[in-house]
Amino acid sequence: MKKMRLLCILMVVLAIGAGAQAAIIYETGFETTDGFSDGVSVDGVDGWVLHTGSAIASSTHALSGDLSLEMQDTGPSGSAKMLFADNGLITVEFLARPVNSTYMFGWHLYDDDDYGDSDRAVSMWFTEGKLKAYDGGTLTNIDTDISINTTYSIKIVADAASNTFNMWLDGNLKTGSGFNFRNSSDGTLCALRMFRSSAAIGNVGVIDDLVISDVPEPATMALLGLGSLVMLCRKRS
Ligand SMILES: [Ca+2]
Ligand SMILES: [Ca+2]
Repeated sequence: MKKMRLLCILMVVLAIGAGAQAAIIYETGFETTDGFSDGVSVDGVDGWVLHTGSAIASSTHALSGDLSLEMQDTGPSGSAKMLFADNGLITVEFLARPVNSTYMFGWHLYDDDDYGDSDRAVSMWFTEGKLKAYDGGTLTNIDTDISINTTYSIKIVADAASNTFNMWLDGNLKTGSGFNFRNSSDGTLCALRMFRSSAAIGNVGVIDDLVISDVPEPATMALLGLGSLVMLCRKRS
């Protein structure tokens, strides 16, 4: 039984290690392998739905691989939205490149699939050399040194239980001890919308390498893994 005990201990250690890993909820590089086509609307592709105006898969400003999501203009405003699996604690990561200094180019995270204004938990956008976000009801500057035609890496960790989020720009934490949601959530988040402000001036911004993942709580995951393994090991010995 000594060998079995050692094996069990090894399995528990492995389970604790695996438990800390995030699981991917949604991922896309807007590539042809994801179903997108150059110069074609993203409407209906890989979970995306056109909200207003137009958003296309484009090779013109590809940030990674061959294609990116481009917030184009053929209508009054452009925005595309997508639903993902409901989750209370998520990480949203992507590349973003503002290509116009004046108009808004940003994203909302929603707690509801009807994408209502009061469902916007996280609201953030580039405009006039700044990255702005709502901290509760207050529109706040996250960064005031934004350049156009520059690719930024964005990371948001949003906690629907506490209605707070943290945000990293190029790996640097920009929200201190955390920002409050613009609107309190129902406890889970389930939708993302990329948008640009309304003006007929062509492309405003580009997105690529979007990954939405859950954030497992290591202690809970480890305990779950430990519990089931202890049961398993007891049965076996
Ligand atoms: Ca890409
Ligand atoms: Ca929800």
